[in-house]
Amino acid sequence: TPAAGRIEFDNVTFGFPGAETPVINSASFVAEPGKTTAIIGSTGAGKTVLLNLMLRLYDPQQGSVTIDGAPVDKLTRAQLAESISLVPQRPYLFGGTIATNLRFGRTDASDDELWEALRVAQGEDFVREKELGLDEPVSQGGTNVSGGQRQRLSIARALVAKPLVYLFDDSFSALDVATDARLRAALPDATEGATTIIVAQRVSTITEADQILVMEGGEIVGRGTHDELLTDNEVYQEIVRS
Ligand code: TTP
Ligand code: MG
Repeated sequence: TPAAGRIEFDNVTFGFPGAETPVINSASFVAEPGKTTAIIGSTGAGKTVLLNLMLRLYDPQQGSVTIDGAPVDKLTRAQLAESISLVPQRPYLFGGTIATNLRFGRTDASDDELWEALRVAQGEDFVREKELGLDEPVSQGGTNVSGGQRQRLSIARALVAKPLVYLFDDSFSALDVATDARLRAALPDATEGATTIIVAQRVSTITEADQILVMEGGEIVGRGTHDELLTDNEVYQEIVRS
């Protein structure tokens, strides 16, 4: 079982069966424990596919994805699920209560831990306003909570699981700028020591990332800090301007 959560992509190429061009082309990068790696790029650039490759939703045709040096295809589904928490681009809640949804990744979490995760995910207030609090029913698909609330519950769920690796797929763009800022201010303490990978649309979400990967057409076309990319990466400059 992985112990640190260091993710490495080495020359990874992946295409869907029957497609002419790969959706990920020769991608190499390392996401280090204790650091935040951000991924930005236009729609269809391959950001979600990149995250899905870490979870082995599919396997690359070329290259390797490793966690702490072990190829992810040598890990069991359970080991992967224990090590990596994904907040998907379209979060899914199942029928139950807020508490059962939050405990999905770790059933023995205490109520205090759920509240703490909700505090960080900026979901504490709306859950406190529910008549039954943590025991408020959630309908299948979460149709009785708003999109923004679903997003925050999904983030809280990942925090409750305390994984080695957090994958946030566009988890902050649906939040207003102020909530996004509060959440990101609280996140470093809550995810301390973990490998954090944030796919973002807004540059303001990722300016403080240790490393930013710029993706375009399945390729990593730039990497560096915000300041470095502002100076030398045209694609990034274009994203900042838009
Ligand atoms: P994505 O990885 O989904 O692109 P993205 O996450 O960067 O885009 P967005 O910002 O809109 O979330 O897709 C990359 C390419 O792969 C794109 O051409 C669509 C294709 N694709 C499929 O064909 N099937 C799939 O299941 C997925 C996820 C993507
Ligand atoms: Mg996506």
